[in-house]
Amino acid sequence: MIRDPDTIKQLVDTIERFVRERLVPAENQLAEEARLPDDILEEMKALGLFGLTIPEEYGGLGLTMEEEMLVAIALGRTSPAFRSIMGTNNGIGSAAIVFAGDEAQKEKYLPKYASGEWISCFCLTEPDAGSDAASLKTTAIRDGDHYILNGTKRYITNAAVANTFNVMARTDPGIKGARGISSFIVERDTPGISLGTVDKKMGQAGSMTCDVIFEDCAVPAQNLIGAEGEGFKTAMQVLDRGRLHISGVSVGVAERLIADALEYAMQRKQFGQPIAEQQLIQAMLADSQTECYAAKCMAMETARQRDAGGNVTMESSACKYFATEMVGRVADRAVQIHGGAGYMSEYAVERFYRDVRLFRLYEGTSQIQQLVIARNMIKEAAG
Ligand code: COS
Repeated sequence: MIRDPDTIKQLVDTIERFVRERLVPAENQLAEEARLPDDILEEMKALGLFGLTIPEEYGGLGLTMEEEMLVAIALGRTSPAFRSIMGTNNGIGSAAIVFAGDEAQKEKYLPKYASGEWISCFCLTEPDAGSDAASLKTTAIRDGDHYILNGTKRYITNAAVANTFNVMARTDPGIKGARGISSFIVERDTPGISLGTVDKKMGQAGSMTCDVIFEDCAVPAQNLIGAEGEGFKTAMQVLDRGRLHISGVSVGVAERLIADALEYAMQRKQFGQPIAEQQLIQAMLADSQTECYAAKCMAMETARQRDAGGNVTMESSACKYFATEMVGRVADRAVQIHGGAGYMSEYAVERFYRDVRLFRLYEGTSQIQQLVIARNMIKEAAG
């Protein structure tokens, strides 16, 4: 929908203030306790952050992709783990229902996700199916008015706190590739689901991942999303959008790191002057600023193309590839500008350096984005 520009500006201003006044001061607490403080979680729900992308008729804010990018950039200016729970909820956790769900599924689940009452997650990855997602082995075999699920999903963000799982499983084990895969909504209290222990990670403490194990888990047939065999395509559409969202977050984190590095460079004195006066420090600041600006322009333009109805599979991968690699370089330079202090956990750059490493891995590694970009180029050239 076309919204009054003032309304979205007010929303972004409110989120920027929330990030500055509530989230940035709580970054250390989040890192130490590895869980979101309850009061902050409630404030996020009250701000509507759990329903950013869910259509308004189902209780969300129904943001366009361009509007969502502005919010993602604003939220990026603090620890990514704050965004993870709600970003997964109204992003990859619920998008399959928005794109391909039937009316009953939308009415039942989307309002609960939008309010934050229910948490969702996206179960594609398996122990033996990471980048090669179409080789997944989890099965969902029809038995009367149920599908019986068996298999293990790995590194699932939000699973530990989820009320529903969007599970990709093979409904036709006779078909090896993508066409045998279907998409399901599985409720947490369905018998036959167990969770692994919460994974120990390099960074993003507070964003929890774990295994999800299905053993003869009987899921009602009405929980199939879309048609049998269409689940992989829907998952790829979900990731097209998710990859663009991560690009926005990467830009936000880069902006924060550049601000921290600039502030440090202006107050830290060596050789009788602030190190910001040194040309080699200026080069690092300038490179970071330029690359961040380029990533922002790419992401905003792709979001506008998507809002206009364009297929942005290639562009979305290009954005994720460039923006996540960019923020890796920016984080490295931010540590370098801080010198020895940048290696100390008292400075935020040390934590961000570890946090951003994940961006190049999840929702498709950089190498998978290269593959998607090149395949699309070849397909287009072949006509
Ligand atoms: N939108 C719609 N449909 C898509 C699509 C997209 N973006 N991408 C692929 N498809 C369709 C294809 O058109 C094809 O359909 P047909 O069989 O009808 O032609 C089908 O899906 C299979 O696609 P493809 O042949 O390209 O599958 P591959 O197994 O060769 O490779 C990649 C797909 C590698 C791109 C995919 O497995 C991938 O993205 N891997 C990374 C997974 C990932 O991001 N994991 C992170 C977990 S979530 S945190």
